[in-house]
Amino acid sequence: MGQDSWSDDEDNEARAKERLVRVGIIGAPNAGKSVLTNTLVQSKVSAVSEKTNTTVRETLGVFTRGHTQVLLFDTPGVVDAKCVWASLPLL
Ligand SMILES: Nc1nc2c(ncn2[C@@H]2O[C@H](COP(=O)(O)OP(=O)(O)OP(=O)(O)O)[C@@H](O)[C@H]2O)c(=O)[nH]1
Ligand SMILES: [Mg+2]
Repeated sequence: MGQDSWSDDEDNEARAKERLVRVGIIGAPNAGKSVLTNTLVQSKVSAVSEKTNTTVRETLGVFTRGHTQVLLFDTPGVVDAKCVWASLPLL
């Protein structure tokens, strides 16, 4: 029983150190949000282009530093509402 208690304590201690952080990358079109995301994740998770509005949907990248796991959401950024309405299919 003593052994199990030890193990539970260690589990709790390890869990207490764990961190999950969610980060949204927002900014003007073509500001380099996807380049930043790919650089932090160290992998090409998001398309990069010199054309504006390349990212049209939220894209998830994940990386870990020490006990912290970071969920990085690359986004289309700040988009003019008129553009969103114009891109919706007609019902
Ligand atoms: N010189 C330079 N160019 C950069 C830098 N970061 C991004 N770029 C260029 O800027 C352009 C746009 O980069 P993206 O990462 O696609 O920009 P974005 O903000 O995700 O664009 P959208 O998804 O369209 O909103 C690309 O041609 C990149 O190569 C930088 O730090 N320096
Ligand atoms: Mg992008």
